[in-house]
Amino acid sequence: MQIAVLTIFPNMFDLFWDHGIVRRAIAGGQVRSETFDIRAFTEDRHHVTDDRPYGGGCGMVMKPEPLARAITAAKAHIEGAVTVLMSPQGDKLSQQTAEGLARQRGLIFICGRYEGVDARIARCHVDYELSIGDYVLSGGELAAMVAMDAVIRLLPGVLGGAESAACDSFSNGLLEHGHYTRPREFEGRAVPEVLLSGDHQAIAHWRQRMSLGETFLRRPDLLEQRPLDDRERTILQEWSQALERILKHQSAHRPDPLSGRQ
Ligand code: 4HQ
Repeated sequence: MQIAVLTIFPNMFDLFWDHGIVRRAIAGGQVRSETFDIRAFTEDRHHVTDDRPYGGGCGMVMKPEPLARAITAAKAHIEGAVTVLMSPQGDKLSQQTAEGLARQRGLIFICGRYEGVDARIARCHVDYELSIGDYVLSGGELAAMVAMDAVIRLLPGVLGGAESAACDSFSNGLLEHGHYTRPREFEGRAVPEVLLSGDHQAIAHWRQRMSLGETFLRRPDLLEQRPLDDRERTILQEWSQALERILKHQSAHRPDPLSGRQ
């Protein structure tokens, strides 16, 4: 996949391209990355990229002409690229949107600064507006890095078998179970016994139960949105029956008038 980033701070991406899985994806040829400096597409003496908003008000707006020229230049490098504007008004990034973006032939990320880009750019030069969440950043650069990181790890051949994206949280719509490594005991806490048993079926079952439990306790909304398979349904039914038994016993216990407690 070819990825271009349009920014007035191209240096912010040097460390991003140069570390970890992203670096390996570029070295392995699964990703070709380019950073375009929007300032290089200005045509005035002072290389101005922002201007005052029509109608007054606070802050500055990114001028449309340099941005349009930068987008045209990036498109000339990347056939069939989808242009993505990072903005709080966009669709919220999810694992599903990352999967959709990973299926594209090329992506051009547009990173605004100031109050944002001129609305005519968003209207005519942008295919998709993307937000990484409901909070305000000072620029689209970190947001673009978040989106690119989520996308790049999904590209075929980027992750090795051992770190497969299929193992990740959310790829199956659930939170992950806990992970443990040596030592067997750390600060008085032991690794769950089953993980030392060598019984692969028991381990897989334990992990699935922990994953479901974690999701139920911390993010029940994820469970509501998602169809359950037979094994998951069975686990939840077992818990539901256990809870009902406990609650029934509780209601059978009348408060003891002689206990001295309320
Ligand atoms: N921005 N998700 C860029 C964001 C943002 C977000 C604010 C985008 C500032 C200029 N981008 N403008 N949240 O907060 O993507």
